Amino acid sequence: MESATAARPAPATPVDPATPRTDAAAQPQQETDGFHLLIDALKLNGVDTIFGLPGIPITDLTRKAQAAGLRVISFRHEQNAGYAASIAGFITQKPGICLTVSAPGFLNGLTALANATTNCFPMILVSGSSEREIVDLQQGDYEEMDQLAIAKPLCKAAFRVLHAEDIGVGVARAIRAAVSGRPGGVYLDLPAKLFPQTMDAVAGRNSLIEVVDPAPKQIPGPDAVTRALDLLKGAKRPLIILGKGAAYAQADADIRALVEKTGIPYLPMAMAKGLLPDTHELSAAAARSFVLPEADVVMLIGARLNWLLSHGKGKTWGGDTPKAWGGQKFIQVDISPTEADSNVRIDAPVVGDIGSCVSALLAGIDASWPTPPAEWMDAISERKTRNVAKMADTLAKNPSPMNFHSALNVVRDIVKANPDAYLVNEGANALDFTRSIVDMYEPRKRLDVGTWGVMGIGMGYSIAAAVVGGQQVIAVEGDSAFGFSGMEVETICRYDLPVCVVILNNNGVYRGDETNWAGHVDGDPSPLVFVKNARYEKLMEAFGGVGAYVTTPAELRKTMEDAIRSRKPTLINAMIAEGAGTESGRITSLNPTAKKKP
Ligand code: FYN
Ligand code: ADP
Repeated sequence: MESATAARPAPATPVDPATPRTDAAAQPQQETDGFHLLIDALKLNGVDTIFGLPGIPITDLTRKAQAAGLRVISFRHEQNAGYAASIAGFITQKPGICLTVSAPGFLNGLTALANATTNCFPMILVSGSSEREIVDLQQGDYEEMDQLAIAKPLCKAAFRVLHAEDIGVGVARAIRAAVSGRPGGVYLDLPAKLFPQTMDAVAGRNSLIEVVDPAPKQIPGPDAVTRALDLLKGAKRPLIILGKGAAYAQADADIRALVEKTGIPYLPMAMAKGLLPDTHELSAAAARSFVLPEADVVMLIGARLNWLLSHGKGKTWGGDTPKAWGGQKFIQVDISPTEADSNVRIDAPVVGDIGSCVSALLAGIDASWPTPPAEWMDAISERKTRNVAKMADTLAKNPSPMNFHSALNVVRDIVKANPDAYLVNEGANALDFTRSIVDMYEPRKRLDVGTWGVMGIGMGYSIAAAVVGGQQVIAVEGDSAFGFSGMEVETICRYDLPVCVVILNNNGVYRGDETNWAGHVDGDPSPLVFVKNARYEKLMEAFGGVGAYVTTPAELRKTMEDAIRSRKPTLINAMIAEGAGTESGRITSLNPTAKKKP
């Protein structure tokens, strides 16, 4: 949001009661209302799209917003609208707006708001709500709920507006809270009575605020930068880890320059893939479990030492026991001053926005910078070569029925041929295999389950990527994951979006060959299996999109190429072996298992 105009209320015009009024004041006073003040406040701050679902008390608001030129994308479930808003925030650095009805609609949107906050995606959940006085007396209003209190623990900030003249401040506060510092989710509570409230149009306009510099640069301390560079320069086995914070920061050229000027190998976290092309010679993604324990100095750029990085300790990092530290020295580049030391000691915290931090680091790196020892680089490339060869062997096989590798080998080629397409990805095996098999070439193009490993983001993320990104979207879905948001294929068709959904259908959660542990055949299937060979493609056809049922890589390739050529809403039901995959993909160890089966 780069608008330069400063926030300033217009000065009041003095009135002389004696002289007959000919100026505007003589005109019947123009009025505005809560509906229009909200719409004007959003437009004034560059918001051009709302993701939501009409209903009491916001139906007219959706109509009036569309009439005022905002794009209103209407979903079949608020959770999906919320996910769409959150990923729009990740892609654009502008808060995505999700609009819901009260109580259950608000609660449906809340999951997405909490997920946005957990992932540091800027989003504003705007929900209509009940009147305060009734809620506080718990008098049983329609959809009565104290939404503000419920939202607070799950988001970065929450505000309620009771008076029309405060809508401008409410929207400004919400925007600034969502994108400043560590981005996150914000809740804006708008009681139903607010919308029809009226006020003088001029006073209304003057009450609106165009937020100036909502995400101010945060320049790191020069000592912090020097400390980090000294530590990195002295490393024998340096490693850079790029997280989705680095992708969000849109400092792509500087981040690439930092990696290439230092010659330090880097590991991209899932949503940072493509910041540098995954085929880059310095990528250590294919030697992950070698570089993490072996590195001596690790620079984290927009990546947290959370569960995805085994909290910086334990076997993953060469620790003897799950809690033992591996002895690495950590440099953490992050805008959040409290992130450092959240799991293990950070030896050189660099607090600031990544753009400012990386350019400050680059300023301290010249041609005399010592490239990493050949011994370290050779060891990494040896491990990479081995893993890449192993994967190439598996990808070359052409089993029937298909498995994850033979199907994803096609997706890998399609993404290579369409590097600016968005790849939305969820599931367990469908997620983990796609992450390592499908290389990304552009930043912010891989959109996946993120920090929470949440299922259900598929269609919401796909719709938002198509709407705000304007590019082709390829959604690689596990058949279970797809079920969480599948009904939104109607929304994809209604807006005729270039979304190609590929369901890797193995007939169940994780796999489709589980049996009922009770052993008797009373007909109840295992809780993990679905209807066999379900025809998901018929769902897309039901709404006028293209459906395809494929069983071979060749069929999958043809139907994906047709989908991308036509940019038509398409769902490809790719049948893969029921036994393909493992429970929970690559995080089976997170499942508490009883010592023995019942
Ligand atoms: C990676 N690898 C490769 C490549 N890329 N080999 C060859 N070629 C390429 N391009 C190797 C990599 O070195 C690893 O091998 C292995 O493939 C897996 O790499 P990955 O996936 O990056 O790493 P890993 O060990 O799985 O990382 C752990 C993790 C990850 C937890 C960060 O699994 C993850 O992000 N999981 C998300 C899980 C989730 O949220 N699921 C949704 C909920 S499931 P080695 O180095 O030999 O080990 C609900 O039930
Ligand atoms: P990943 O899951 O890819 O490892 P995380 O979501 O764990 O990444 O970490 C993202 C980190 O990036 C968060 O700690 C967040 O504070 C930080 N971050 C997000 N945006 C910026 C930015 N513009 N500048 C600096 N840090 C940022």
